[in-house]
Amino acid sequence: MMETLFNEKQKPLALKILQGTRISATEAAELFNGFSISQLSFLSSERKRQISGSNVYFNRNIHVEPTNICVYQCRFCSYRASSSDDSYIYSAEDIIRKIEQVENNITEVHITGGVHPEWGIEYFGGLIGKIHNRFPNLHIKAFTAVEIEFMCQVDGISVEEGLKKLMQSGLQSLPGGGAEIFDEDIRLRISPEKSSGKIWLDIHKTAHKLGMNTNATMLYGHIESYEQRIMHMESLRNLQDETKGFQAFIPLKFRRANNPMSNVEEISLMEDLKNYAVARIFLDNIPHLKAYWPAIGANIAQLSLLFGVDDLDGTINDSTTIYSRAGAENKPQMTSTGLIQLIHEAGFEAVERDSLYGIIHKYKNHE
Ligand code: V47
Ligand code: SF4
Repeated sequence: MMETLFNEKQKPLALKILQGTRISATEAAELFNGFSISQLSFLSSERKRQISGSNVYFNRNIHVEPTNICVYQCRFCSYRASSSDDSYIYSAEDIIRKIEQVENNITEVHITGGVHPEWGIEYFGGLIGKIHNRFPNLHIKAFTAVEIEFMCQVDGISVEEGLKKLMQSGLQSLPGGGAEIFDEDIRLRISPEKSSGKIWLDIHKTAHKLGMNTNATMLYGHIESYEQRIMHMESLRNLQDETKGFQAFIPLKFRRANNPMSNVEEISLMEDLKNYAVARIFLDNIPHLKAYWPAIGANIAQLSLLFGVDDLDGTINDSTTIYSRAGAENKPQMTSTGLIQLIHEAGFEAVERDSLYGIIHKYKNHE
């Protein structure tokens, strides 16, 4: 395969990847700029196989967004309320009712939303506590680093103290949102008020230190360059070397509908696939690469499995509006049977996992 698929200049890097050796930022740029899509599919699939064999994971969860009121005005955001007319707030009781409707079909509750000006750790600790008491067997993954930072400021406490309080209430892991792009210049242009990438990384580092697992995202395909994506991933790789607390990396493709960045063209499917592949190869220490299918559609998510993705989020009801407003095609709803079929069609074993990647059930391809 090596002989025919790669030219002489490409062979040393291809070999390095096949041997499972870490690649540099310069080599990642070579992959983006000088390797074809079929070459990247081959290399990233091989890396995926070394890490997770023929497994492709999924979990059964519900995404809950308590409010779309937000103190920030990220330019890519189609979700935040632009006026009080289109704002909403779900009370703890509303949220509990939503979860009750699906409680027997899920193992995880994922909670993120707008950054509300008045809700601090006390408020969210109370919310998490009520959910945890009512559904003690469901894993609660909640709040981006951006939300955590703000709620700690509201109550005037440190991030470490805030995280400890949320954990005491029942918080078990953090999702990866709010990372956007760490490059300061691009970050200022797309989400001017959000705090720096360094603060995002520090909050995840603190969570890892306290024993929580977290995810990491990257918002890509807008005005950033390949180099800026690689720098973003390098910051994550460096922190992961130190803490080992990241479970999954989730590249989030910029969607342009109904937001102030609608003039920016969305990138092509081939570019998405390339991005998954380079992420799988470069992030050698983050175990899972997740495709968030409500954002890209089930078809592209299926194709991403041939470019290093080993995890599909999730079986979700239709309560998430972050992407449906931003132009995603799919109504975000899929049964686990649909997901299993999608994974089997792509040639992998479908593995239902819990929130810490423990195996709940493995669906062999013939089941
Ligand atoms: O931080 C907002 C992104 C994120 C747009 O950890 C957009 O398991 C593209 O982080 N186009 C929130 N992206 C969602 C998120 C997430 C999703 C699924 C799983 C996990 C996990 C985390 O959504 C935001 C932002 O980067 N986002 N608007 C948009 N127009
Ligand atoms: Fe607020 Fe999040 Fe939208 Fe930014 S992306 S405006 S923080 S809801």
